[in-house]
Amino acid sequence: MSDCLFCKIVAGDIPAELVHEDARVVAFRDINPQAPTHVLIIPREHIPTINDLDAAHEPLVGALFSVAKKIAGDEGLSDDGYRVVMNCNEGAGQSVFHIHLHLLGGRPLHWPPG
Ligand code: DGP
Repeated sequence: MSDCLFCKIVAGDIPAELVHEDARVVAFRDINPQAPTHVLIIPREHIPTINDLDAAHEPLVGALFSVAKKIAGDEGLSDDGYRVVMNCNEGAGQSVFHIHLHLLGGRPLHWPPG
């Protein structure tokens, strides 16, 4: 999608601090971090929201979580804990309409998130 911010990051048209990339998934540090580690894990494929997922995307969604687990380990978060969250639509705080997992850690994370 030519007007999608995260598609532009995937394409290399907008710079980002990448922490992972493979054939399906790209991960980079959030520009406005909410925790010492705040990484966004996204599919290369443009999918606007969770509502646009179908059964064919199940392996891709699994890959997003596998990358989240790997990065959490790389960042030293596995034992102390971390949070993985995906917002869906504006009411839940989604502001970029290309699905992304937030990986947050490195400080105490409270619940409910608000
Ligand atoms: P959400 O609100 O769930 O749609 O999260 C979008 C996140 O994207 C938000 O935490 C800030 C981040 N973000 C927005 N623009 C950029 C950007 O240009 N670069 C990077 N690295 N992150 C961005």
